[in-house]
Amino acid sequence: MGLFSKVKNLFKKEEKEEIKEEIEEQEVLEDEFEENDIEESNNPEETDNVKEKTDNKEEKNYQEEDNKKEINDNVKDQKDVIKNDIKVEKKTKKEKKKETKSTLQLYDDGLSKTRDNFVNKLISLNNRTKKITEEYFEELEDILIMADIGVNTVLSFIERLKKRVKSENITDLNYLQEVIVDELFIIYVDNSILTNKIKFNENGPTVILFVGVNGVGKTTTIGKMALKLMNDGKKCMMVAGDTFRAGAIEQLEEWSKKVGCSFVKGKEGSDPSSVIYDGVKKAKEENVDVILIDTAGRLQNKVNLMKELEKMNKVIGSLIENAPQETLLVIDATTGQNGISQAKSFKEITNITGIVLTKLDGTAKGGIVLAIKEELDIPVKYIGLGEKATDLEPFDIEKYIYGLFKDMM
Ligand SMILES: Nc1nc2c(ncn2[C@@H]2O[C@H](COP(=O)(O)OP(=O)(O)OP(=O)(O)O)[C@@H](O)[C@H]2O)c(=O)[nH]1
Ligand SMILES: [Mg+2]
Repeated sequence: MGLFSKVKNLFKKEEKEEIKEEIEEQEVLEDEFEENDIEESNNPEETDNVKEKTDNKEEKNYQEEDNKKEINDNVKDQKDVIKNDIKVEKKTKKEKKKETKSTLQLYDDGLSKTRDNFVNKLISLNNRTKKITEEYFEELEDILIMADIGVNTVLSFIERLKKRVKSENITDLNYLQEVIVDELFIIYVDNSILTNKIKFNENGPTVILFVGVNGVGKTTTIGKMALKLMNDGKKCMMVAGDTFRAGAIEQLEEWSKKVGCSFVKGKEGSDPSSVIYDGVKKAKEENVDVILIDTAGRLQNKVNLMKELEKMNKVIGSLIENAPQETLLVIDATTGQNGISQAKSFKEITNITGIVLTKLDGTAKGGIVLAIKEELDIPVKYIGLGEKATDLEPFDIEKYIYGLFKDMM
């Protein structure tokens, strides 16, 4: 079974289960309602009460009426309370469901721009096409290049697709659509370590160093990731290793307050490696699980940056063996191919263990994930899908495919 069909089945199944669950939940609530109704109307205490009261005050019919009314009112009140309880319960159940659904929703929303651009163009091309011709492949090539999949990647993809169309004698455009998705993601899945996991240190704090050029989202990602790790029960510390840009320290400090994470800083303009030294030392003393280190994002002078990163790595490694466990390169998806060349430069000067692809929500260039794979072969570990603290997700290729191609499924 192809990747497209696999993802389709996976999410169709999930959808079906959800609908089934909702129906079951509705039934349970209705049953609860009925049971409560029956219990209330059969309550012997209340019936006895009514009887006693009416026996004693036979002559005062009006009072009996009043009492009955009062009891009825009480029962009605109780019913209202129960109804309300059920409503609240129903609401929290729904809210909980919303929370669990939110990962998929994030992918769905975050990739909507790419979907509108790339996938809808693809659908429209296929709707217009009667016969698979050379023009069809040319137009497809343009659509893919516009989605920032990368020229080389697109060219080799088109070659493979042509071969497959010929060898399988494909004429059905719906089937071709599936083949396109399959072939595109074979690029990603083939011969690769499909890991989005952070490599944690089992013998002490894990150090994650964040690198990348100006404005890509390093500081924001540290904030988001700290929140995620802390929610997983990890004790985190942020270290303000960007001592270069004015306001950078304060920006990270803001995030530390926002997510409730401990924070270490030095003076603006001071040596980042010395701040990092202090931070890592403190983190060790305080038994911190994960140290997230911000760095300055200038790449104007490659030699300087390389020296600085070397120094940082040396300092970190002297305090914790095999650290940093991760050096995550942050790339802004909206910069498209530019991001790829930045990554190539960084790859030359330091050991990048993973990529965080930010601002996918703000771009139609979601295809960059494929270019990263083909041209850099570094795993995308996280993706940023918005500016909020909760808008960071571990990269999941199946959810990504779903987010992109759901309109075709
Ligand atoms: N829409 C969107 N905006 C993001 C995302 N990640 C970061 N941003 C925004 O991008 C801008 C720059 O983010 P920073 O975290 O300051 O980037 P940086 O790499 O630390 O920048 P420097 O410190 O200047 O090198 C901010 O306005 C963030 O809110 C994302 O996933 N989606
Ligand atoms: Mg920053």
